[in-house]
Amino acid sequence: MKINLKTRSKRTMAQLITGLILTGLFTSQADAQTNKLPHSSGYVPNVSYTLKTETGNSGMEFVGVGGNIDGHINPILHIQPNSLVQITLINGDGAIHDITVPQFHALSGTVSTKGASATIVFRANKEGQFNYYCNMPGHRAAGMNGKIIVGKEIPVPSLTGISDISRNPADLPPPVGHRGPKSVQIFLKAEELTGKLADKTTYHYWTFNGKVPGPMIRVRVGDTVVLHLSNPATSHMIHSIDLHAVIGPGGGAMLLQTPPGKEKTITFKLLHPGLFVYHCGTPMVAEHIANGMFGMILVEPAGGLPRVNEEFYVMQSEIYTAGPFGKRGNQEFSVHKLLKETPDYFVFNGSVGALTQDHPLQAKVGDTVRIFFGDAGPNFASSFHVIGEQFEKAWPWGSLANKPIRDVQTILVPPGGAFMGQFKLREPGKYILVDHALSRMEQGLSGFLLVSGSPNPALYHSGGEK
Ligand SMILES: [Cu+2]
Repeated sequence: MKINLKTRSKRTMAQLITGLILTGLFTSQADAQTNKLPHSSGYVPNVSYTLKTETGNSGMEFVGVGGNIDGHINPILHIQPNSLVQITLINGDGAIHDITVPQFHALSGTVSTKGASATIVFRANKEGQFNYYCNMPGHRAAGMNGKIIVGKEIPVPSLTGISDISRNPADLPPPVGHRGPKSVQIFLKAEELTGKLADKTTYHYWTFNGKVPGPMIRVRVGDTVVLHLSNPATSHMIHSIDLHAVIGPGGGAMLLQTPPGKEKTITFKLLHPGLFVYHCGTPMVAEHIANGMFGMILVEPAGGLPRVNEEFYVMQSEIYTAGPFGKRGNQEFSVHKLLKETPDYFVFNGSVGALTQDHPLQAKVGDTVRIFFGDAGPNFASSFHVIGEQFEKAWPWGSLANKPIRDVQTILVPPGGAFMGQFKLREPGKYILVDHALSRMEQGLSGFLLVSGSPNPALYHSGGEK
């Protein structure tokens, strides 16, 4: 019996399936023996996928169409063992392509004009991980390569339920004020977790306390700090801390190498005021920093810092991913790119959009705002600049024992260095935080300072003099 799919709508699905069972065309998953398929249209795939070809800046790729693979580049196809699988290939770019899964002897015809399609069907009669790819010379290397997993489920990364690892720049401790030196207990926890790197992109971060940067530690000169570092048993790595404010070998890292499931404590006294970077000091240190393990410790001078209306905590870093900037899905770390110093991402507070979409800085006209800025690197200096402002007072290198320098446009901050600067807001609007090496803006590096209040036309207006 031949079943004409065009007439399917006139039958109920139950009738159709009954018919298939009766004619023996329908092979249950349990008794599938062979990879042979009926050549008529009388098959019912257990699972079907559609992939569209795409040629872009980052090469060539398959993009999922519909269902839970919609929009994913080279989506992983999860298939139950013995399923009858149909994959439809749609030509989306007008170049010549095909699709093959050689382990299942599946090879489509070629599609060479935009909108043309071809289909492969195969029975996934062995478990494991296999590849689908385009067979045209060079296309697989250019990126047309994806994975099929038959059997054991491997979760597909999805942004729902994925942590926002970026720290709100307004999240920092209050000023120390006028108190004398004392003993302060600080608790930090190493946390390895998958977080949002950019829209539709995730990354496996290593953090202090689940956010990037880690908590700002705010103390005063002469304080004694008792620092506890815990590393959960679920971690995969040893972690530690090197604080640039500490005097002693490794800045604390010699004594704080903490394996998974352990906690270690050190005590140190702070002799010098300043704004200092801290970071994980476990080999490969550059990798631990790039993955998010850094923060700052502010050692206020005696008497404390002068009061301002708003304070913000911002840190710049680079992220080295296997895939290029903007590639969707989970991005893995690339040690090759780290060693070549070719990051694909530059970010403020850990992720693309952290300080634009997620947590922009907010203040109002009349406020004096202070920015604590640190460059975690691991490799690139920052030419930190706020478009449309000048730092009326600036403390280069975070050196707070000195008088500030005045009216600075752009401040150079080395990796492992910091800067404190402030200005009074006099005109409402959107001010953009950048590294004035502006190519990095295209790789994720920008933040907004949103200023509310009344315009000040005597200071700034459209048109000629009034
Ligand atoms: Cu670490």
